[in-house]
Amino acid sequence: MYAQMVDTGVKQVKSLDEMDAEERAFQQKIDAEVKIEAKNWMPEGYRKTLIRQISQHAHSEVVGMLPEGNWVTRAPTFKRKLQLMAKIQDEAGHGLYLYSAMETLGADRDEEIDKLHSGKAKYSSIFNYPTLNWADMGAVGWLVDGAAIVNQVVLQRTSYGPYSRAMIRICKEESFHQRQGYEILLHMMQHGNEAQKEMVQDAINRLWWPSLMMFGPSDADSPNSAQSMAWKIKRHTNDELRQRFIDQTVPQLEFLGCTAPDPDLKWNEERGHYDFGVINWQEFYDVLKGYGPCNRERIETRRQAIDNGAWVREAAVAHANKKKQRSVA
Ligand code: FAQ
Repeated sequence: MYAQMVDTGVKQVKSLDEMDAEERAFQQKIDAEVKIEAKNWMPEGYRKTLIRQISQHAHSEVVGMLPEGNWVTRAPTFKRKLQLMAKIQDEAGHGLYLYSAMETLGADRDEEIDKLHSGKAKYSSIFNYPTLNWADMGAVGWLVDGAAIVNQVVLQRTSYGPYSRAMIRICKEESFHQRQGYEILLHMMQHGNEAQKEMVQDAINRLWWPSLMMFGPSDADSPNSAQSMAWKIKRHTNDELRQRFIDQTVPQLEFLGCTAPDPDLKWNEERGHYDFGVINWQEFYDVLKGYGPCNRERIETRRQAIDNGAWVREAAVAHANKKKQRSVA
């Protein structure tokens, strides 16, 4: 299997007996649902896991602006354009909260952003797919923000205080994004012509599977889940959240009058969940390695944005220095 060529070795979780006194006290705090704050002692692995996850999350929000940014100049009406711009600005704000939460762990924002630009840091696979028609703006809001919310609602209860508090605000905004996306699609299905309805189905066909991949590899191939669950950084596994997303999304899909590109998708009365087909994990790992349809374009756009904005940052620093000198004088 391709997936086994990638390092999927599940990391070992220490039992309470194997921990030293500090680690044991920390784990007992976690087990008692006490939030960990920036100044508290924490195992180095906990800090590193959080920096990894929060920085990837922040990068996803920032790179996630690009597929929608492509459509600002082509939104069909003035109101749709305003909505889209507001949504994209929200995503920028989410990135900023998350980078700030990450900094409370001692990580350096510029260094982490450099890792993104040099291809060392990951961001959500979904943003390496193109947005080809206006219905994609609806599908991104409905499916991509929808998947992000399922994941993030549970992160509101993550064990690290600053991350959990950032999630509360972010979730409120993501819920609005999900609804605006669904409303775009519903409008096209209920008031559109045949070509517009086909655009909706086409967008769903292309974004359905990549949205399911957002939850990460299957539990058996997820190296970080066991330890992250023990530390209550993650409160549910990748497969549990993926199933939750499918169960809540299929009725909305049916209400739209559309179908999923999955012949195996059907309600299983016995399990009380939808069954679904096999995810193409080879495609997922290819995208993670940089071979998705838009990986290069996304990173190049981010690099250019940093270069183009250099003069603004320099001017801001010069202004701050001047102000400081004046106040000293
Ligand atoms: N894409 O062991 P696991 C949004 C990596 S926000 C890329 O299961 P973990 C808002 C993973 O990092 C979307 N890489 O890892 C928006 C790990 O790599 P590493 C982002 C992925 O961390 C909407 C390796 O695979 N949300 O969309 C992906 O325990 C619309 C092994 O995986 C978050 O980041 C993937 N899909 O679980 C913006 C939420 N999946 O570092 C604009 C917070 C896995 O070991 C428009 N993150 N990988 O080399 C999480 O909940 C977790 O990090 C998971 C992965 C669940 C994503």
